[in-house]
Amino acid sequence: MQINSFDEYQKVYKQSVEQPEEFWAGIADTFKWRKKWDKVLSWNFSEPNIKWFEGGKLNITENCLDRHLEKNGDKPAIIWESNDPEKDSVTLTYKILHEQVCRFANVLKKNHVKKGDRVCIYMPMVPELAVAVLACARIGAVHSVVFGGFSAKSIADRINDAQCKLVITADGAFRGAKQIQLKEVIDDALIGCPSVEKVIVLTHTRTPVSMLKGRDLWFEDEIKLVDTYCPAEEMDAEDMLFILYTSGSTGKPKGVVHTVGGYMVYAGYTFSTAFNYQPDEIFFCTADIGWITGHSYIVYGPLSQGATTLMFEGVPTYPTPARLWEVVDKHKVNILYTAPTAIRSLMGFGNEPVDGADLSSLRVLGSVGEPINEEAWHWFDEHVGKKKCPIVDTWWQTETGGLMISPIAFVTPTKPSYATLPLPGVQPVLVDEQGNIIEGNDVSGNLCIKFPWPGMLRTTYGDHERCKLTYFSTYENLYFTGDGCLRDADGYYKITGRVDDVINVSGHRIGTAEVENAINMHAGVVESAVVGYPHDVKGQGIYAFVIFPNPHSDADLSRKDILQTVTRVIGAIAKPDKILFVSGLPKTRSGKIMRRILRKIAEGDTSNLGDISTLQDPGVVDEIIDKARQL
Ligand code: 7RM
Repeated sequence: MQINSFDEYQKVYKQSVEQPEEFWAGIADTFKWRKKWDKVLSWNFSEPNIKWFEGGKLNITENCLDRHLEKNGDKPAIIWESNDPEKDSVTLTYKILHEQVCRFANVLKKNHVKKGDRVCIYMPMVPELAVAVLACARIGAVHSVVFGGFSAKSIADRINDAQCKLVITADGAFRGAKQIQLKEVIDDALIGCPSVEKVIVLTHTRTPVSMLKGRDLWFEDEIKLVDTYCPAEEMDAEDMLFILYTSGSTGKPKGVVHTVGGYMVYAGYTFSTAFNYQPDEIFFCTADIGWITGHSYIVYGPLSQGATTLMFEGVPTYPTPARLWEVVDKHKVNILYTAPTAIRSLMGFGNEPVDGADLSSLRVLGSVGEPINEEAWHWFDEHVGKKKCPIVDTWWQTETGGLMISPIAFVTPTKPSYATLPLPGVQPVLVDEQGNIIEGNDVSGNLCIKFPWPGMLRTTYGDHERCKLTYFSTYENLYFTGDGCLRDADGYYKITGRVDDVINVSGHRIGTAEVENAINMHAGVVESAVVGYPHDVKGQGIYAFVIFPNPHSDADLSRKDILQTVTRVIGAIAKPDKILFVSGLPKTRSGKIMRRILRKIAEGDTSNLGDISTLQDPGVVDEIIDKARQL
């Protein structure tokens, strides 16, 4: 949808709240359905039970591929830029992408994957990853993409939770100067995954890999044996499209479930509306497809709108801190969607790399994943956007499927560090601790959403109760986001960060309980407590307080052992930035760790720790403060 003025936004917003079903039916009408829905919406937040476009029949890949062929078959769908700047980029037109998806869908069928089966995808950022995702959707298989930074154990847990039948991977991945041995990690994972029957392996880094007879197949061989056309499976709007695991406040990641119809409508609508995408523009989202941002704004959102999406294998600072700008100039990128952590890390290299680039193709900028601080916002605005590109600071979550609170480029105002206003169709509310809705402006509270939207999660895989408890039980009849938020005097929203035990490291969600579980697996560890603390580049860093009675004489070696354990159990992305060995943790008499105190110590602010008289042993606090100063 394209909205053209602030006035029009207000009108459309009002209509979307007063007549939500009409509003969403109008958006859904712009997509291709084999059969239109019987009912736009039925819902309750108490079970929860949410159904959008019930009775509707469709296939999302017909919307992302087939429907563009006639007019835009030769238009680039995906442009791929390698990690290695010397390597040629690759362009897949809609026609070519369609054929590759069909072929790979036939490969999946040939290997007995059927509608409803779960497929795990663990791949580098190469076009075949998008092909694999879409091929699953083509035949109605449910994809579960796992980010390349997760360990074998994390993958095994996810594969077992979803009972995946097949795994798609590659020999390895390049990321900056590093290589990741993907197949080796998968081999380790599959020792404990009896549900997996077949593994399809793409060659990419050409690193030697073990290929198990009867289980492992080469992507390149398989693709030669099949037809170039595969009919799209007819799906119900509420059939499952994918599972994506995300961390919460418990030790175990949840499989967030999205369904075909609502997710498609929401990803497409938010993409075209907020970024103001124009035909023939190049859209560049720097996320990895292993995260929701990549699902919605590299693959499904742009392709459903017939856009050209740029997929970048590398990292913004490799081989030089000018790389991201070189990619923008090389491909004449019009819309650049990235993360505050990337902006802050690039800022750290000074202005020379960015000011030396042209960047005149840029028209719109976007930010996602964590609160963007004012300094980074202004640097992005001045040095990248040259003060003429609106910055859409998009707040949303894995669970929301797409953007929720965000400026609309050229239409609604921007404000540094504010996600600003809800998109039409989104009804945010702030609540106090008791769950009372806070009316009026210049207030803050916990952010909830009071009415369903098509892109919202439907359940958490295999455990509906958990979905209910996590999102729909804290406050009655509201979806609880887990975020704190303020609404300023003008009614603009600013997300202030998580209010639960989730930390956000470089835009990646990590549960403190998950990290604690991993640390506690180390043989020498008795107990640990993990909190987030402000980090200049990552937004938040991970601070671990660890009871480790007999550390190695060189404490640093013991720290490294713990880091190795966390890398094995979760993956390198969850490694603590700081580890402090302590003899005890601040606990209440009932045995609960007072994280509030640890957070303060981690922040370096010990002037006002509040009431510590209820602690079992208040003396432990002085010891921790003392040791923290020396770290
Ligand atoms: C898209 C994504 C979700 C959490 C969310 C917030 C934080 C995301 C913003 C933001 C402030 C933003 N999905 N968050 N976007 N905070 N401003 N624009 O990141 O599931 O991985 O994370 O990220 O805390 O709850 S996610």
